[in-house]
Formats: sequence, structure tokens, C-alpha cells
Amino acid sequence: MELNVNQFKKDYLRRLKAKSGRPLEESTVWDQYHALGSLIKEYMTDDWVGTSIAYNKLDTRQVFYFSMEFLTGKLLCDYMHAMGVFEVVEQGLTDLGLSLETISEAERDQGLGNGGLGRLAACFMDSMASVGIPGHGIGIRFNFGLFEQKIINGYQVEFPDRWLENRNVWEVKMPDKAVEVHFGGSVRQDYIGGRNVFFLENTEVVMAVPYDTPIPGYQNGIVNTLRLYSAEAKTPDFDLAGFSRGDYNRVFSEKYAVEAISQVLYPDDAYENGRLLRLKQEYFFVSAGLQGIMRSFKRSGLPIRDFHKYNAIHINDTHPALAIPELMRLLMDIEELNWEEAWKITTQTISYTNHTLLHEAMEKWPVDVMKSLLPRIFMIIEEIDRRFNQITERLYHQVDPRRSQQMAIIGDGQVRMAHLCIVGSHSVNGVAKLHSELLATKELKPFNEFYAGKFNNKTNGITHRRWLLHSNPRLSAHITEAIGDEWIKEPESLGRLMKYHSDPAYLEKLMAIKRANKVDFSNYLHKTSGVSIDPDSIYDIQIKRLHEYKRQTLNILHIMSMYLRLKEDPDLDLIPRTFLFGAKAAPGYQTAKQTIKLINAVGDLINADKDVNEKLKVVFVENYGVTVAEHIIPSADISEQISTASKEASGTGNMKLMMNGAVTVATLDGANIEILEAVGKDNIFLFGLTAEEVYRYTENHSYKAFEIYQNNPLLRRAIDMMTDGTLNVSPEEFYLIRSALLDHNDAFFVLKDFESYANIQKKACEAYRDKKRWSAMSLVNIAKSGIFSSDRTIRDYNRDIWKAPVFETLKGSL
Ligand code: GL9
Repeated sequence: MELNVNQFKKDYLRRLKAKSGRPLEESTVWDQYHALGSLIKEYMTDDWVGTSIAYNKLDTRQVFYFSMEFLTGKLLCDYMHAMGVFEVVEQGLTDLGLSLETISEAERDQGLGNGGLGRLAACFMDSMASVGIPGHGIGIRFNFGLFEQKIINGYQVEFPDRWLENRNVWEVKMPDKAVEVHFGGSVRQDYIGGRNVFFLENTEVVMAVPYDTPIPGYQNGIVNTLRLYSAEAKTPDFDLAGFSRGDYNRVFSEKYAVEAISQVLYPDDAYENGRLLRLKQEYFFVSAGLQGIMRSFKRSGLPIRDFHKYNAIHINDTHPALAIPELMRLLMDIEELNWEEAWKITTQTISYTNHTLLHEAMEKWPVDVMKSLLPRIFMIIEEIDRRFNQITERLYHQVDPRRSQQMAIIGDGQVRMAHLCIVGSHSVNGVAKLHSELLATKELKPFNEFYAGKFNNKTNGITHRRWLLHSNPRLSAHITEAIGDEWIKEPESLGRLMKYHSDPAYLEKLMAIKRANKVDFSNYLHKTSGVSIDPDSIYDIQIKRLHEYKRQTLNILHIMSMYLRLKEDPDLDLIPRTFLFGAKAAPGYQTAKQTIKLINAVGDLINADKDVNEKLKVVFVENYGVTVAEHIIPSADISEQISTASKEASGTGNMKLMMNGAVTVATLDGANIEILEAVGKDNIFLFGLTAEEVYRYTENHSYKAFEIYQNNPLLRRAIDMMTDGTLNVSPEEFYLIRSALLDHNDAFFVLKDFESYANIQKKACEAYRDKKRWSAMSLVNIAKSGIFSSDRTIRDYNRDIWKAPVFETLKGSL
């Protein structure tokens, strides 16, 4: 948009006064932030309204991305960049004696997600708008996002994330678009006009009230929408009669029970804990979202039989799986289509992404729970299952009599949500090549054989605008200086940087930028936690959820072994290294919590020991999330991507770090394999078992962790350090970690991969010594990162699955 500094200052001062009721001099940082946010939103309004009018007028196919999680982080600066007003606003604020940096820090992270899956949804929103696809998000407006983490005495302590306590400037409440969602009750069946008709009776009614947030594309005038639903009791005021009778508790408990649905995000990452409230959340937003889509589709006057031609609904993992029976219900019970018609529309509308192979993450709901919470939905699932079984029975009962049962949607008293998604959609994709291949050839093999062509791969991506352009301005400028700014719209043109591969001046500047970013991060860390780190040490970074399969344990055991070696030989020639960890553990995941304590205990020991602390430092960065990531990633030298092969579906932090010039220490897992393909084996440090070897060891039970413990003295001493009093803790402190490794035969092959990991770490260290070599490696990683832009991912989804039109801009279509 067109905006000059003077106009901005005038607008801003007026807005600040109106919003805060006081002049600039008396305003708080919060006032300043709130006024700025509301002004930026207003600047966006014409395009936002224009976009939705244009989509309606063009009768265009639209994409709806249903996701339980949207981990968007802060929005202010991203939006100013998207609108092309960043510099003007920054200048205007400086003129007024204000600091954009300080103001933007006042924004709360929108932390409505656990990790990769939720952040992926946020990157997709940005890319859909920037690529020009009519695509919107549908989710839940949780009152509390993912908990805030504090480290107290080395332990993780969780605090509620009150992100809404000071209002959310970006959202617009849409009360007229509220819909009813029904739970429980019973189904009455009638035979009217030659067909079976189903009515739900005596249900609990919950109002789903949408709050819309604009999602601006990058300087293209397109503004899509993220719609998050909040649960409200049907009568907005409590039951006055009950209240005056003094029956406070009942009245309030009913209201709270209803509103509980959108109170809090479940903090479990890649783990399913099967709570009833979670199932309610899932149905709540899916039903509301579909009713909203149906409502506006019907307003268009287009025939219901063409629903799938205008609407593509994507379900992000199985959490929104009930979209399948719910769309069937709406088409049959409300729109009066028959089963076959409804089924055709439903399956052609819906597509599904699988995000994990971990069995503990697979959603399964007990039949009796589903039946009593959602009786009509359950009937429809039963019917989908019955029809599907009929076919598989016929096909397989002679060749493989068990196969039909294996593939069933309902089995062992449970509804298998992944099976429902596969049967009820027209596309099933994994999130990286290896992951998609394992889905098709192992975990979901019978389905891949049954549905030739339904399975496909869409390798994940990240928005290079947030994760490079905005969070690493120095590097962005250095890139643009060399190859122009085309990479912002076409990230794969970052490849042109390859011509600087042997240009000493360019590479030297690259290293100077890394150094400056390391200073920035050390200042940030000091300011936020009081910890000092040395920008001349290697920053070795592992940032992601805490999970056994991600193997923070391998990293810390290796650090412990380095400590032991250094204690024996203080002159050991090591380049000083700072190991940084950032990770939240699910509150009920005890092994993960012990790992956090272990990292902190090792940090306490090492950081205080003069024999080693010139060369080693271990820091656990508190409350890892989107904002912390934006500070830390530009400063990384080494990126730790060390999951047990086959366990990490893709990973996306790996992409962010490479894009910022970190070199990866990697197993052949998830998207690491594609990073390897992109950069070549000389620009990545590979180690460890392959997925195939992991499968083989797991299947033939030939792995013996304890033997490795007995035969590798250094590793044994490192493991024993957990219990022998070296660390300032009781011997039982880490019993879960120790017993997972030794008593339960190390399911994630930490011991097995230890030696290979230690070797590759030595090689990485050697490579770092050679500044020229290292800077060239770093450059290759940046240059080859363009394919990991989520713009590419989104174009792949759209080309193969959604097939929505792509608009350069909407200007002129109004
Ligand atoms: C995840 C995978 O574990 C990651 O490897 C993958 O990159 C992301 C996005 O596709 O999805 N699956 C999953 O359940 N989580 C992932 O991060 N966990 C959550 O974030 C809830």
C-alpha cells in the first residue's frame, strides 16, 4: 500500500490517543503496541474485504485448511512487511521517539500449537496468501495456548499462557456467523417421503462463535482469513431464574462446562491421550467450520451437487477427521442427498495429511465414547465401515482373510481415525519422501495397494519470509546485494548464490554476519535470562519438542563424554562450543522432563567447572517457541537433527536452520534426506543407522543395548554419571532415562548410534577450524534452501490435490 511517514505519524498519534485515552508521553508500551496493531489492521481492511468479495464474485474454488493447531507467533512485523510499510512505520516511530523493536516485543505470541504440526499450518497460511491461493484456516480459538515454561531448579514448571488477557488486536469477532454444535442426545429415525430421515434429540447445544484474523499475502493485495471458533453457552447470560434461587453452582458449572471446549490446547506432541474433552474439541470446530462453509456456499446459489467443485477441505492430521462423517451428515440429513451422492461429494472434497508414524500418536476413540458423545456421527462412521468392509471382504477373504479386519475403520472396540481419513478422502500424503514411502510400503501398505494413486508425498516447507527475510535482516540484505531481491518471490533463485561459493570476500562477509547474529543472540539471552555466552564459540543448537525419538539424550550423553575427556586431558584441542537446547516436554511425559533436568544438571556442572568451561558451555533456553526461535536460528552454526531414523516424519526446524546458514548434523531421517540431496554429502554431517536398519533391528530383536554399554567405556562412564554422584542430584533422579536405555533395551538406538555420532561431531569440529571451508558449506546450505520454502510446498499441494486457481493479485477483479 501507499503510505508516507507523515501520513503514518498523523494516523498513529490519533489512533494512540483514541485507543489509550492519553497522549503519547503518558502511554505505555502496551498502548503503543495496541494502537499500532489496530492501525495496521485498518490499513489491511480494504484488501481483506476486497479479497473475500472477489472470491465470491469469481465463484472460485477455495481451500479450507482444517487444523487443531495454528502456531502463528507474533504477527505485527510480518504484517507490516507483507503490506510493504515496514520501513515507513519504523521511520515514523523513530521520529516520534519510539522504538518498533520495543513495541513489537509487547505483542504476545499466538501459541495455539505444540510444535511442527501447528507451525506448519501457520507457514501454510502465509504461503497460500502469498502465492495467491484462495485458502483459509479453520481452527479453535483456545483461551490458553501452549503452556509457558519456566525452569526452576533445573526442572520444567508449567504456567498457563494467558495470551488473550490484554485482548487480541488482530481478530474480529463475527457473532452473526455463529453456529450451533450439538453433542450427545439420541437419534430418532423416521420414514418420510420415501426416505429415511434422522433427527437428533435432547442434545447439549454449544454456540461456536468465529473470530477472524486477516492473513495478508506478501505485497500482492490478497488477504485470506484464519477463522478460529470459540465455544459459548447458548444463552449468553446465565440462567437468571436459577441464579436468583441461589443455585449458583449449577448455573455456573453448566456455563463453564460448555466454555471448557475452547479453554485450552492439549499440550501433547505426537502423543494421543484420548480425553473426552479432546474429542469434543475436534467435533466442535469441524462441525462449526463445515456449517460455515455450507452456509456461504448455499448463499452463492450454486447447486449442492457441485459442492466439491468449489470447496477443497484439507485435514491436518487426523484431529479434524470427523469432517468426513460431519459433511456426510450435512449433505444427507440437511441437504437431503442420498448416501451415494453424499459420499461422492465428501470424498472428492476432502484430502488428508499424515504427520507421524509413531503408534502412540495414532488417534483411536473407544466406540462407546464416540457413540454417546456423537450418536449420529457414529452411525455414519459405522455405515462407512460396513460398506468398506464389504468390498475388502470380497477382495481378500480368500487370499488374506485377516486383511479386511486390519483395514477396518472400527476394530477392537475402537474407531481408527487414520483409516477413516484414508477411506473418506481422495488424497493421502506424507510430509517428506522417506515418510511417504514408509507410509505406502510399511505402515499403511494394505491401503496403498487397495487405493492405487491415492498416496503421495508433499515435503514440508517453511515460510522464508518469516524465517529468513524478517528474522535475519543482515543475511537477507547480503543475499539481495549479491543476487537481487527476486528470491523473496521465487525462493529457489537463492541458488544463484552458488556463484559466490569460492568468493573469499563474499564468504568473509557471510561469516561476519553470522558473528553479528551470534552477538545479538547472546545479548538477547543475557537480557532474558542473565546467562552469558561467547560469540566466538561454536553455537551448536538443538531446538524442538522434547521427545525420546528426537534424542536430546544422545546429544547430552555426548556432551557428558566430552566433559569426561576434557577432565582427563584439559589440553585437549577443542574449539570452544556452546550447546544450546530449547524444548518443552508434555507435562505428563516424565522421561522427557527428566531429560530437561539432566541437561540443566550437566550444564550446572560444566559451566561452573574452570577445567572445562573455557571450552564447553551448556545452556537450556527457557520457554522455547516461535519468538525464541526467531532470535536463536540466525545465530546457529550447527543444527542438531538427530532423531532415530524413521521416527521424525519430516522436521521443519532443520529447514529453518539450514536456510540461515547452519550446517546440519543429521541422521538419514525425515527431510534431512532431502537436505542431503540438496546440499550434497560434503555439506552435511551424516551419522547413524538408516531407517531400514532400524526396522530390521526392531523386527528381528537382535539389538542388545546393554552389550554396547559394557563394551564402550567412555559411553558407560557418561551413562553412569547420571547416578554416581558427579551431578548434584540424587541417584534416582534420572531413573527413567537410565532404565529406558538399559532395562528396556533402548528403543531409540541411542547407544547404538553413539559412537558414530561422536565421530561425526569430531569431523564437524575439524571442518569448523577451516574457516574457508566452513563458510562455503554454510553458503551452500543457504543457496540450496529455496526448495524448502512453503511456497513450493503449497504449490505442490495445489497442483496435485486442491486445484484451486492461483491469483497474481485480485486488483481489477472487483
Ligand atoms: C509432526 C512431525 O513429528 C514432524 O516431523 C513434522 O515436521 C510435523 C509437520 O509435518 O508434524 N507430527 C506431529 O504429530 N507433530 C509434529 O511436529 N507434533 C506436533 O507438533 C503436535
